[in-house]
Amino acid sequence: MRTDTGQVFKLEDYRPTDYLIPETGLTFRLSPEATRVTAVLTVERRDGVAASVPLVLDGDGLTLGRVAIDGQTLAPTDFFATPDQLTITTPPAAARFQLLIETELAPAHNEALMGLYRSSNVYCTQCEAEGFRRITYFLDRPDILSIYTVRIEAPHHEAPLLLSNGNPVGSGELADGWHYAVWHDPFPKPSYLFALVAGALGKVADSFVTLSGREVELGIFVEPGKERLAGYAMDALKRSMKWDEEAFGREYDLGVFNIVAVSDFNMGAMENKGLNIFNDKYVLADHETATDADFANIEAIIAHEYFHNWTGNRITCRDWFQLCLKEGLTVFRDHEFSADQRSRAVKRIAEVRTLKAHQFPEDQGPLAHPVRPRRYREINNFYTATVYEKGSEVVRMIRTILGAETFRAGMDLYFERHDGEAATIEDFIKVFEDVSGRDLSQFSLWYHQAGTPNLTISSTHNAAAQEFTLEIEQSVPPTPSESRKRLMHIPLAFSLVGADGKAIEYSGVEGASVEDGVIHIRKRRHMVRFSGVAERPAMSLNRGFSAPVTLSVEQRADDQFFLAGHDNDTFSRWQAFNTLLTEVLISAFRQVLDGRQPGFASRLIELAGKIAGDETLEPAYRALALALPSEADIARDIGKNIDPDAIFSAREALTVAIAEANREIFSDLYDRLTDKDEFRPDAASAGRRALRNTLLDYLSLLQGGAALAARHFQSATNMTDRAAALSVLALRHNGSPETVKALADFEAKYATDPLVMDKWFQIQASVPGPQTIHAVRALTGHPAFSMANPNRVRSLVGTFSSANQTGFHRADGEGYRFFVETVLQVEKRNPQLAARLATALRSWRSLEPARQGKAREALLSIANTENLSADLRDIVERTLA
Ligand code: 0A1
Ligand code: ZN
Repeated sequence: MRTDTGQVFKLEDYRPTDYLIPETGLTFRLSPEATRVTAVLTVERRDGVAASVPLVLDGDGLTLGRVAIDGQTLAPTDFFATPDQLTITTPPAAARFQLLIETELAPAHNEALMGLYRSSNVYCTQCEAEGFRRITYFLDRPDILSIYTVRIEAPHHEAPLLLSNGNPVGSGELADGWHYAVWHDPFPKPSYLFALVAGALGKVADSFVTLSGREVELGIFVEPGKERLAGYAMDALKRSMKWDEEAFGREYDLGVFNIVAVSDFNMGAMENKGLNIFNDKYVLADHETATDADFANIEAIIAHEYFHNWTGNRITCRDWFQLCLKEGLTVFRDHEFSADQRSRAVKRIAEVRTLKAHQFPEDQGPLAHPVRPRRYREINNFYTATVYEKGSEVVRMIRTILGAETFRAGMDLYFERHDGEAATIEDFIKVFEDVSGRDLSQFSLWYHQAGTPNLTISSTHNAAAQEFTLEIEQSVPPTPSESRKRLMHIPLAFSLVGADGKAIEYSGVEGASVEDGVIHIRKRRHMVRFSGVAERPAMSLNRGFSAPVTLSVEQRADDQFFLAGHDNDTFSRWQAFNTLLTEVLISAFRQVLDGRQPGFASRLIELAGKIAGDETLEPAYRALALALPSEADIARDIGKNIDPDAIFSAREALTVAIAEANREIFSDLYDRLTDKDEFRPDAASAGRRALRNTLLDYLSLLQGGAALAARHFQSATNMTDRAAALSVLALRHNGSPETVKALADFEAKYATDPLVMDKWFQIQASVPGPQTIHAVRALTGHPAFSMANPNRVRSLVGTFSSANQTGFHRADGEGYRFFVETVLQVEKRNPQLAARLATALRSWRSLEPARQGKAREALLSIANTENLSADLRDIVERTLA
């Protein structure tokens, strides 16, 4: 485990290396306890660098064997080695030499899942961000591009399959039942994209013919016997390849594209060149075991990793500060792909919900950082919603500002200008400035300045003058180490909506530049005057979520209701309804705190019923609209002094009120939506299931609700419906005989399917209330649970601590004590996973004082532990700062 050294890496300290490694040869002699790695590096001294400059290579916990230069084994005095560094003190005078390094690894004992490790008897690697240095000493940084040739040797019976990046160029038999394979990747790549897989795996094969007529062999490798579960992933891969040709003109560049699914993986998946490695959760699916959400995730992540081939691999990052260069852009690309494959409006609503649920709290708490950070202690902790999701929103804003065509021209220029390079955010912005002739310097603050900007907006209508005025003021709240903020360029899409639901035409506008329905806010205050506006419009603002900002709008409730029912843009309609719900929930929360029974205006309740039954709206949209803001959403909007129990009561009261008033509409619709056809994973079918399952959640709160949910569970013919019913039973009827039986049936049926058991853990970890901690503790001892497997840990511990407000934030602090114990236990094996779990307390300062004190104690007790990993110390200290 890499313990904290206190070292801080700073963007301004970036310097190119003195040496380059144009070619890398690797030979692996695989064995679980003692794998021998022989690296043969072609090292080149840069022009102008003196021969006396030592060559310093990165390592991480390595055991060194031999070191040789140009065939000569070095004497111990010629180099200096620690597990974390190898220094060649006096390199040869020649500008180019060959450095051989032997290291020995024990993949079977690598529980951090970085570098070379074993997952269910399969050898696999994870090198991003700094895992390659756990395999051999190297200049392990993304601006060192090298051409790799990899030879893998292993016993045939243990590892019939030997894979690495690029194309296979040789294979054969060796003595004693061993065999070997050689792979060559012609594209220079950074070490973080290196990958190796060896083991016994089943293969699903297919092929794809590119735009220019080249045939690519496609392979998805899974645990033997699970091949039939890879069909959907393969289909998604082919659709992704086609889409990238059509939408971005990007063709695949190798003869082979392989994907391997492994069961122990710290993240979702990894874009290694020509050999993507996936968390099996994002590959394996059929309707019996996967939900519609799983199918959508598989499609998105397969696409994401594939799209990295151009945005990340062909053009990579100069340093890790530029992570958003590949991640924000690739998320933007996968969002667009999913929008094209499914319903664009529904996809956008889902994206915005995710952004608000994950990125907003990050930006508004102690872990806030710019999309392009300027410093880090542990880069693993910067694979965040800010870098990924806000990074994608920034790219989207560039497209909004430039228009789709100019944006595409900028992307074309980016690929042309930087192919084969390690680039920066400045390079990225420059291509858009060059194609558009615009100055994007103020806009680029989106990359450099942390925090969610807020817009305060009010309006006046002067009927006599036919003038409508918007008064807009921007502010960016202070964030850690950035107390003073600069003014941003915020593209605010808007519409002035008339009584017929359509946009009102205006004859002129002054006070800001307004183009194509977008107000460009650049100053602190703008008075935007629209002339020729006879009727008072309703303001529809931040349409399509054109900018990732919060709004404080003075808007009449009538207007909000009108927009929620009539806005001609589906997304905006959702936004208006969601705003109404949030406002109502916040006032209900206050009523609960005052000891009153919350009351709700009937027109909101009726509107919910109307939306549910509105056949002109897609079912998926209706499901999203009816899903009330989560407890965490409400807490975020309240901002401080959070009492999770009061939020829970307020939200439940509104759910019951909506259900009671709309019982007939809901139950009628619920019946009509019963699917009699064979299961199909497409978006329209999924939307109908989503709506029906949302209705079930409401109806389950009425009389006979537990029995209804139990019937839903028993008659389910797919995992979406079964898991939804189980969740309703557990969350709404915890402890009822129906729930006890359903949980037991589910467990018996899926005991040997870990990915399905994850749902079972997750549902039980989500049960609201102070009792859940006991169930969660008990479940850590369940035979299907393991602290060594990230998916299990996230399902049970991760869900409990980051998605169960009333359970985790139990008033007596018992949830936090469990959190401390578990985080420290996980850290011993897997510091990266522990650090991620620890972010569950990032919003501790918004809790009410008593809970706040207990949360602080918990964080302090982690901080005061000796020998913490760099990963965990970084998170905990920033959270407390
Ligand atoms: N680049 C991957 C994310 C990733 C990052 C780090 C990892 O190490 C454990 C693994 C994956 C992506 O964006 O999909
Ligand atoms: Zn990515």
